[in-house]
Amino acid sequence: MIVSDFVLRAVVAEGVDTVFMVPGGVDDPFMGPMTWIPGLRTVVAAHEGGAAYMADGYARASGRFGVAVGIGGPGLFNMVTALASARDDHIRVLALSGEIPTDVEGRESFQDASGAGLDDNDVVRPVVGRTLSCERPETVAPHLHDVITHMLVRNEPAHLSIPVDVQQQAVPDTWEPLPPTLYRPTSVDAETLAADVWPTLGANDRVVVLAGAGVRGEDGAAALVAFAERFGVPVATTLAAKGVMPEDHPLSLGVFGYAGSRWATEALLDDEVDVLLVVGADLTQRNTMYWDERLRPRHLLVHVHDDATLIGRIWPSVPVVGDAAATLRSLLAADHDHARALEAAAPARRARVEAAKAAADRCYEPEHRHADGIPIHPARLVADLRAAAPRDTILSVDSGAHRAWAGHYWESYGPNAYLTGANLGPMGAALGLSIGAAMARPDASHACLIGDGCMLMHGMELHTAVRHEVPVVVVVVNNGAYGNIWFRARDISPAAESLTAIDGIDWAGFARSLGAEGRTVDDPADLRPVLSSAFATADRARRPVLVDVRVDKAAAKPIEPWTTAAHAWEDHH
Ligand SMILES: Cc1ncc(C[n+]2csc(CCOP(=O)(O)OP(=O)(O)O)c2C)c(N)n1
Repeated sequence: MIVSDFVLRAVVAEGVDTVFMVPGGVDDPFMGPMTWIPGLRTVVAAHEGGAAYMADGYARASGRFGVAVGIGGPGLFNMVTALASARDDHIRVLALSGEIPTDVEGRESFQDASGAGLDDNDVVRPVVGRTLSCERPETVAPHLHDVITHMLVRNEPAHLSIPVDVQQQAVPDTWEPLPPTLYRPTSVDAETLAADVWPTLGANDRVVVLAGAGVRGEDGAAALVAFAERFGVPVATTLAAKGVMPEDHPLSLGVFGYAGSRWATEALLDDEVDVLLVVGADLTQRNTMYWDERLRPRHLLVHVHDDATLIGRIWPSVPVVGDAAATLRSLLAADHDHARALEAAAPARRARVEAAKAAADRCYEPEHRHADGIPIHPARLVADLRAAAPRDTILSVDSGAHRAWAGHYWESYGPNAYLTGANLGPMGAALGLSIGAAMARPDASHACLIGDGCMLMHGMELHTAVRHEVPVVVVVVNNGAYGNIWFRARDISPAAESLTAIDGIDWAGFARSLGAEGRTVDDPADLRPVLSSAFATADRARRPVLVDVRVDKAAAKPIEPWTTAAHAWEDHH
């Protein structure tokens, strides 16, 4: 078996059925195996950055890992932003790149990105957890094992470079799939739970959970819901974990942090919270409202995370190092006096959540869901999209003002149903995320909410979606501007404002030119019927449908508490 065949069979053996790539000379030996390995599908993207976002979306939606293949040098360099975003969000992406033949390294050769040239490994080192080059076929199996293990154990991207001559050489190896217990430990820090967590949990009434994307997959989500239900504990999530607690569940508070819900903001910043259980979440700037001190509970902050280095960085907390789902299952199964005491207070907690929900809407300005002005209010767009989309829709969201509208007004009802580059916020990620997610979850519906500026970056992947029959509904939140920047530019000068103008694009015409369906909506009354028929058409015709929605760039974003927190931070620093 040749090396390229061996590498691709290894990723298939690890449960991956799709790889994303852009071809090139130093990757030619991958092309044969990409077409003949049973159970492997190859998606050719327009841009390696798009391929890497697809691998990211595939990883998020499948719970496995994503694979992006490109040439060394320019192809791999195009992946850097996507890999950085994956690293910031703890997503498992394996980047594979070819390299020039070893006998021409270091001779000012064309596209030399070996160690003697531009050096791929050095370029990607800060954005992946591990990067290696294979100089000989004998090193391929151990190096592949090394990068895959790093990626799976540490939940971060990894990279392997293989020179084209090495790709064609024979290797005897067969790949032994890694045991899942290696990277998904089932052990729980029972001692810390018993000694440092349960006594306070059992003795206090006001307990709240902040769940993050570390609560992975159906298993993690089921454990979270069951834990919340047994003990009547309300659950907020980070934006990255939106929906891991279904947002229409009576105990769901919605998202806490940037563009978060009223219920989550009020419940978590309440100074009477006794215990805050942070489960599988990062205490980032956006997830904590600028590290708002009011988030710190009166008695106990517990931080459950599988990466011990991320615990205690901002505030002292009881560290529970381990898998979020396993820890939740252990808490759920507890059968002792402390657990019974926590359970006894469940009705009081439930009543408090019910009262808060009855007193005010989840959103700060719920009436905007029904705004009927022209241009369309973005809140109306998101509300109508939610109403038109099937319940199981996986929504990918890009970066810009539309991220705030989606975070606030959309509702997610399951794990991995809301995909976004949460912490790096790179423009142009969402369409790739959607295509990757659609490959991983053909059973679900897929939608992509994307600004017109973001379309300018990676909108060409619509052609990838057409060629690979991806039934995604792409909603362009078209305000003719880099809207998020416009808000600040208008306060600078009219000239600065003009730097943010990108109007005049017919996105529906663009879609049609690529073989997708394209529709334009100006009138809010048309939103529901057009969006409903877009989902039906995408599903029936197995192709993407783009809906260009003309929205009001001046609508104020639903981030009032965030803005207040930002000002408070500035005042105190
Ligand atoms: C790769 C990258 N470049 C620049 C930015 C800075 N940025 C954040 S939002 C934004 C404007 C986005 O415009 P658009 O996609 O039209 O969305 P809108 O804000 O109008 O909803 C820019 C330029 C970024 N986040 N990522």
